[in-house]
Amino acid sequence: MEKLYNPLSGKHRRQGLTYKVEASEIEQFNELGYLILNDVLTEAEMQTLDPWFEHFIMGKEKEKMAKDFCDMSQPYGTPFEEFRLVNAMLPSLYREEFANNILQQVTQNIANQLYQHGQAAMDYEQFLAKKPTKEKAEFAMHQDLGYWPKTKNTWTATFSLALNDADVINGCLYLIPGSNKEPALRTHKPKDYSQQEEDGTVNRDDSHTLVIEARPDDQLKYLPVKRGSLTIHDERIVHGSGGNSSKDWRKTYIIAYRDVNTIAEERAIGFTHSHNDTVNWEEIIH
Ligand SMILES: O=C(O)CCC(=O)C(=O)O
Repeated sequence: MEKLYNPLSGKHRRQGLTYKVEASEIEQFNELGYLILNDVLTEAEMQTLDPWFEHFIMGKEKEKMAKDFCDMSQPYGTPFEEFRLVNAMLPSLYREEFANNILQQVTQNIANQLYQHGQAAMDYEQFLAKKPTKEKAEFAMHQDLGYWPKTKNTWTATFSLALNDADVINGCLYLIPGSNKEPALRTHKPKDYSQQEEDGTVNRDDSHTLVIEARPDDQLKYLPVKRGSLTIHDERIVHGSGGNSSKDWRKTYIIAYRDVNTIAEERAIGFTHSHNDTVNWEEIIH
């Protein structure tokens, strides 16, 4: 299967809002749980997203956003000057003018091609950034499903657009190809173990981050991508990202698609992917 990954230029594959995904790529996504698509947005399109990235990552909406503007590597309440892994959840919710942007439109088209058994819709989005020279700006290893409530259908395609070139030095995404096929979800624990209650339950009031322990035979694959290209991963693949030891930021815009019925199920229990959601995790977690 690994040979299916084909880092071709994508320039000829965009037509209007359509980006042609090859059958072999759909098969790779289904089997190995991830995909890289190159040159998804043009430079001119990227420049329409850049000012929004700056706006949100510099905390311009932070009063309204509360816990949706946070550091994914440290507890809530950490002052911005000390942030390492800056996370701005649900930007279109806080600024409606950002909704229906070019990445949302093109990734909807790609999600429709990847998901052939139902209707895919955008579930949530986030800007994620690693400040320069922050070696601890790590996104702890996890499976996305470990963070989310139980739903009947778990299908997910999470797109991560590189707003600048991402590589191993500035902390690009890594994953374990094929780990999406493991029979059971791995155990997720709070990153800061002080947040685990005595009975083992997870307290998400102080920080959002969960982590799984690496296994000795885990084979990490790093996914460097150029500005304008993106990675896609599913809800079960084991993944994370390392710290940033470069002098530049690592800048990402993430959009996740799920089945429309799954999204309705989530919303019915008050789960919107906002860190400000008040849901009873004990009742709904996997
Ligand atoms: O891009 C990263 O650094 C990690 C993102 C991630 O874990 C996710 O989108 O699920």
